[in-house]
Amino acid sequence: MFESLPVAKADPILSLTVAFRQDTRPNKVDLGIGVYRDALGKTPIMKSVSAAQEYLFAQQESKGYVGLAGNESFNIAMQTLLLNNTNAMARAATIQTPGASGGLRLLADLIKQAKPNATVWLSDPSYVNHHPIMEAAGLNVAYYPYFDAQTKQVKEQAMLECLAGLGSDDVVLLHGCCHNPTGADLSKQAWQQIAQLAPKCGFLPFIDIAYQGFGDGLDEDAYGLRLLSEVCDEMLITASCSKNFGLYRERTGMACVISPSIEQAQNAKANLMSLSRKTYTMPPDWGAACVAHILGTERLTANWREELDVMNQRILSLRTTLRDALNQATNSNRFDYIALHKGMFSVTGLTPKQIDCLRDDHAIYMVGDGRMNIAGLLEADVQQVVEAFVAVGA
Ligand code: PLP
Ligand code: TYF
Repeated sequence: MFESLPVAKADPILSLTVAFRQDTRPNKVDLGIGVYRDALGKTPIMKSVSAAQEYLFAQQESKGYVGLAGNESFNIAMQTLLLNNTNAMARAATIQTPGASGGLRLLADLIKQAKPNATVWLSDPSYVNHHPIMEAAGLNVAYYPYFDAQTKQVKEQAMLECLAGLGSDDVVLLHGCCHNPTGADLSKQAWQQIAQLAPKCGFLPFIDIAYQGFGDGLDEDAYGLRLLSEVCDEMLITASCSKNFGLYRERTGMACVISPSIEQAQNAKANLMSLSRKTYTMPPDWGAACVAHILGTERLTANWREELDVMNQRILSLRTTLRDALNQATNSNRFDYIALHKGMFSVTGLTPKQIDCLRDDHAIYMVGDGRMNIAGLLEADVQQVVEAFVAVGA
């Protein structure tokens, strides 16, 4: 039966992780997959998460099923973290999902059900899984201009001109903050313009926010989505707890629908529950239970915010150290962009050939599109990375 299957396409990032693990060179440096590492090179369990786990170990009395929507305390807490006190809270409904990946797929399925001919517009470039997930849901996919390879910033004018030509059959997928892969985020002015265009043109904003708290702060990073939620009748959001709670493998995320009325939002949620039932039935509990406990306990919320802050400071400091070292080594200012980008990643503009050379000759692993995970860098590796960049002519 299966002999006719095509050869499966490997995930370019996950396969890089496998290759890195197999590399026996002692000086190897992993700047590939988007995980945060501390000064010791570990991806730690956050202390607030450990405290929540201990609480759950002591308190949880059953492993009985939770339900199709997952943990409702988690759903409300996450919705509040995203929307805070915006009026959209009163017309929003949320379901727990297996990571933002699960949220992306469920929301894509929901779009397909409601509007089978819809086109989802992605930033050029976007997260590696956006296109495959939208396509697997049967949706048309198109790209809006986004990254300017010269300036390493967002081509806001070209992007806005493209969005101005869209209409009610279009869905615009926007990264809430800390753009993956480029690190280049929209300015507040650009968000304000999108907030004018969306209701006027009728396209549906679909926000993917996987790094809330890794840019300018938890509230600042939600600026764009909160602004849009105030002016748009309808909007979709998926959020991830992989990075900001360090819960990667626990598959913790959510999908939220904002509608003109709470009744419509609840109906959209019921449809999401029916879609999840047909796909995996229920999301895994543990990560969401931890997040619900942290966000429901003032002291733990404060601890978690402090830990997030420490992670952020570390990434910011690595960004300035790397910028200064590269600028100095090349006697230029062409690496200034590294400190201007937000979140874990920067797209460097290195060619596939240079990326191959970094891996083969210098044991430095980066994604083929030139993306560097700065959150994976160790201070001790900065010099090696700088020398290798110079050697490949970066
Ligand atoms: N969306 C973006 C933009 C991402 O970078 C990621 C990365 O992991 C995801 C979604 C998926 O996150 P999760 O681990 O929650 O499925
Ligand atoms: O972009 C990244 O590195 C993260 C992790 O199939 C990731 O978003 C990478 C590939 C993938 C799933 C998650």
